[in-house]
Amino acid sequence: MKRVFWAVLAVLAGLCVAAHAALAQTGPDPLAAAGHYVNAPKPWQWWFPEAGSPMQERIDWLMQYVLWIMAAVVGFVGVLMAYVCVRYRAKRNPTPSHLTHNTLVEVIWLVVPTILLAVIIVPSISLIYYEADDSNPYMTVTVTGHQWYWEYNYQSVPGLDYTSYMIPDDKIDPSQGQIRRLSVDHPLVLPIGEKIKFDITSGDVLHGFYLPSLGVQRYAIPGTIVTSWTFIPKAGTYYGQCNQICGINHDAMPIEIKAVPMADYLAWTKLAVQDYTMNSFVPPLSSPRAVNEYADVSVTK
Ligand SMILES: [Cu+2]
Repeated sequence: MKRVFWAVLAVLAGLCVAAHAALAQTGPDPLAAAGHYVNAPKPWQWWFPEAGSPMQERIDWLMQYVLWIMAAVVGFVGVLMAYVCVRYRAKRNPTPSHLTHNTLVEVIWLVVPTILLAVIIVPSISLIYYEADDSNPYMTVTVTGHQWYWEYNYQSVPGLDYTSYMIPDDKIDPSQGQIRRLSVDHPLVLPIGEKIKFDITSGDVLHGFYLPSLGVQRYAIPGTIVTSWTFIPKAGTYYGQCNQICGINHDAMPIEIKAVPMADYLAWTKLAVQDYTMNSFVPPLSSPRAVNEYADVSVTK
């Protein structure tokens, strides 16, 4: 039995080393090398992504705060259990106590958890209110989930409504800083240093608008609008994904955000209004599936 255990452990360790070596061969990111800030998942990443917004900073803080309280509780109960198992085992303690009540102990085990819940609930509720406060945004973008792409409608820029498709694996160009399964043809472009509201909805099934480094995670629900907001202080590229199982290409609808200074954003809106198609939707060349294939999936079948 012991031998089997060590063999399994050795195999698992070997697999870990091999996988690490394979993942480490992704090479340096050209955009990051050029001084452009890229907030993307890294191979073997353990912790949350680097916080890209004040909301994610607060979520990160609350997570660690609760984690340490939880670790203390688990540690204390674990030690107590071990002590009781050893000290009061049948061999050492042949005649068990018949004690059923102890007022002091009962008061302690009622009061201490109540205090713990209180110190957790205060920052939790305050964070919920902070996240819900989408008042007075600089601009609002309507985000619509579709099978399987995103649509961005800039409410303050008339006519600016475009679709965002994942770049398929065979068209990914790492020399341009594109990341497989994350880069898109038309990213969501947002100005830095401004409060941006999202009106999130769906054109077909449930999707999830999930931006881990910005602390945004909301369902995209057909027929209703769920709101969220962000504030990005630092220019760069941020990534997210649809995280609601929404059909066969659920994995092919990432979110790419280019956060740029205000002047660049304003210049971009002028170009985008001219270049991006509105309503007369033509799937871009980099669509993960051929046009007809989409038609087959949604209409004929
Ligand atoms: Cu989806």
